[in-house]
Amino acid sequence: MQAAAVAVALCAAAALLASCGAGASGGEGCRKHAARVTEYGAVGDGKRLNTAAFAKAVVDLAERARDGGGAALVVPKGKWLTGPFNLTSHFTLYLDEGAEILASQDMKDWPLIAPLPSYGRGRDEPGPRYSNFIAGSNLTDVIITGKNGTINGQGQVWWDKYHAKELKFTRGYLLELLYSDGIIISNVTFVDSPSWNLHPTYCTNVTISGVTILAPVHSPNTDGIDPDSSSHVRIEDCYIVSGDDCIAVKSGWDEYGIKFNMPSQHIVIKRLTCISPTSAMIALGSEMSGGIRDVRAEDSVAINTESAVRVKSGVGRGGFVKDIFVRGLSLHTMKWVFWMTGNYGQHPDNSSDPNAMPEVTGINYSDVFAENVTMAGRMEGIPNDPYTGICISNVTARLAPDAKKLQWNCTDVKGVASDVHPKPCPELGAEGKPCAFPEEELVIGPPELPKCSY
Ligand SMILES: *[C@@H]1O[C@H](CO)[C@@H](O)[C@H](O)[C@H]1NC(C)=O
Ligand SMILES: *[C@@H]1O[C@H](CO)[C@@H](O)[C@H](O)[C@H]1NC(C)=O
Ligand SMILES: *[C@@H]1O[C@H](CO)[C@@H](O)[C@H](O)[C@H]1NC(C)=O
Ligand SMILES: *[C@@H]1O[C@H](CO)[C@@H](O)[C@H](O)[C@H]1NC(C)=O
Ligand SMILES: *[C@@H]1O[C@H](CO)[C@@H](O)[C@H](O)[C@H]1NC(C)=O
Ligand SMILES: *[C@@H]1O[C@H](CO)[C@@H](O)[C@H](O)[C@H]1NC(C)=O
Ligand SMILES: *[C@@H]1O[C@H](CO)[C@@H](O)[C@H](O)[C@H]1NC(C)=O
Ligand SMILES: *[C@@H]1O[C@H](CO)[C@@H](O)[C@H](O)[C@H]1NC(C)=O
Ligand SMILES: *[C@@H]1O[C@H](CO)[C@@H](O)[C@H](O)[C@H]1NC(C)=O
Ligand SMILES: CC(=O)N[C@H]1CO[C@H](CO)[C@@H](O)[C@@H]1O
Repeated sequence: MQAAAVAVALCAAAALLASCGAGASGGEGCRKHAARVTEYGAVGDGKRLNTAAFAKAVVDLAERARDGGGAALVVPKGKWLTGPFNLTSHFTLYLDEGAEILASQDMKDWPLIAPLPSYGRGRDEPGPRYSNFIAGSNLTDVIITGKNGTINGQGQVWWDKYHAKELKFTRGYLLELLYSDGIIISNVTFVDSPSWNLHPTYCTNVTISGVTILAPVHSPNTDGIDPDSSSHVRIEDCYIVSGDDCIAVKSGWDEYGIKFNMPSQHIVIKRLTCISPTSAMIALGSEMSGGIRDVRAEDSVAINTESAVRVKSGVGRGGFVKDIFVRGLSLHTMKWVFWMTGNYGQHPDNSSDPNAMPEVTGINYSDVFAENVTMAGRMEGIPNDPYTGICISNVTARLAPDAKKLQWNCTDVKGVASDVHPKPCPELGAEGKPCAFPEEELVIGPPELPKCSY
C-alpha cells in the first residue's frame, strides 16, 4: 500500500514538472505532445480489442500536433490487440520495450478499401482489397520507432485461408503508406504479416533502418520491404527472414502501372541480412511497369536464399529496369547467384498489351562471394527484347556438392564480365572492366532519427 501511495504522490509532484506520464524528452525534433494509448482507454491484455482507442488517439494527437509541435503516440509494454488504424502527419508511433501491437484475426475488423491505381485491382484477387493494418495517405513527417517493440500481423489465419482459396479479396499489408514524404521506420520489429510487410507506395524520402522483419519461410507472399513507385528510399541495417523476397522494388502492374507512370528510383540498400529459401534477397519487379531506375545495393549478406539480386519481368509489363548497381555481397547456400527472368507470368486481367515490352539495361554487379551454390547464373531475357548492358565483375561462386554441370544458362541477354568464376556464358564473355558504381552518395531526407524518449 505504501509503495503505491508513494508512487502516486511522486507522480503527482512530477506531473507539475511535466515529466510524469508521456511527455517528450531529448533533443531537437522530438514531438511536443505525447500520450499513451492507455489514456484513450486501451487495455494491453492481448484480448480486449482496442481499435476505437487507437483511432481516438490518432485523431486527438493530430489535433494537438496542429500547433506545429507534432505528437507521439506511446505504446507501452503489453499486448495491444486492434483492428487496422491510420496514422497522421508530424506524428511518431513509439513502441516501448516489450510493447506488441497485435492485429485482429477477425476479418470483420478489416474493411475493404480501393485497389491501388497502379495495380488496377487487388494483387491476390480482382476488385477491392482488405485494409492494410497500419496505413496512411498524403502524410508528411511520420516516424515509427521505439525500443524495438513489435507489430504483429498474426497472419496465420490469412495464410490458411489463402492456401484454402477461401479469400474473396486481397490480403492487407502490415504497413502501407501512400503519397507520403519524410518517413522514418527504425528500431522496430514486424512479424507475421498477412502478406507483404512494409509497402511505401508513391512516397518520397523514406528511411527504414534497424528494422527486423520475421515471417515463416513458407508463408505466402510475406515480402519484407516493397518500395513501390517511390523515390529516395534508404534501407539500412535490416534483418529479414521471409517467405518471399526480402526486398522487392516495384512500380505498378501492366497497363495500370504503365498508365500511372511513376517509377521507383534513387533507392539505397545497405547492410541487409536476408534469409529467404524460396525467393530473392532483392527482387526488381515483377511489377515494374512504371519503371525502376538507380538502385544501389551493397554490403549485404544472404543465407539459404534462392537468389541474390533478381530481375523479374515479362511481356505486357512495359516499363524499364535500368541503372542498377550492386556490390559487396556475401552469399551462403544459394540456388542461383544471378537470376534474370523474362517470362514472369501473372497479369491483372486480359487487357495487358502484348506489345508492352520492358526495357532492361545497365545492370552492374561486382565483388560477390558465394558458397554452396547450385548454379552461378540463370539468365533469361525476353525473345526479341534482350536484357542488355549487363556487367558482372569480381565474382567467386564456390559450388555445392550437388551443383549443376551447366553453371551458366543464358538466353536473350547481352553484357560483359571480368574475373568471374566459374567462367560465364559466351553472352557475357566479352572482355570487361570492373563494373560501375556511383561515387556520389544520394541525399535522402529527412536526416537522422531524432533521439527522443517518451
Ligand atoms: C484509412 O484511410 C483511408 C483513406 O486514406 C480510408 O479509406 C480507410 O477507411 C481508413 N482506415 C481506417 C481504419 O480508418
Ligand atoms: C492524396 O494525394 C493524391 C496525389 O496528389 C491525390 O490524388 C489524392 O486524392 C490524395 N488523397 C487524399 C485522401 O487526400
Ligand atoms: C533501439 O532499441 C533499443 C532496445 O532494443 C534501445 O536500447 C535503443 O536506445 C533504441 N535506439 C534508438 C535510436 O531509439
Ligand atoms: C529486436 O527484436 C527482435 C525480435 O525479438 C530480435 O530478433 C532483434 O535482435 C532485436 N533487435 C535489436 C536491435 O535488439
Ligand atoms: C481471359 O481470357 C481467358 C482465356 O482466353 C478466359 O478464360 C477468361 O474468362 C478471360 N478473363 C476475363 C476477365 O475476361
Ligand atoms: C573482390 O571482391 C571481394 C569480395 O568478394 C573483395 O573482398 C575484394 O576486395 C574485391 N577485389 C577487388 C579487386 O575489388
Ligand atoms: C549446401 O546447400 C545444400 C542445398 O543445396 C544444403 O542442403 C546444405 O545444407 C548446404 N550446406 C551447407 C554447409 O550449408
Ligand atoms: C536454359 O534456359 C532455357 C530458357 O531460357 C531453357 O529452355 C533450357 O532448358 C535451359 N537449359 C538447361 C540445360 O537448363
Ligand atoms: C526529400 O528530402 C530532401 C532533403 O531533405 C528535400 O530537399 C526534398 O524536398 C524532399 N523531397 C520531397 C519530395 O519533399
Ligand atoms: C561496365 C559498366 O559500367 N556497365 C554498366 C553499368 O551501369 C551503367 C549505368 O546504367 C551502364 O551504362 C554500364 O553499361
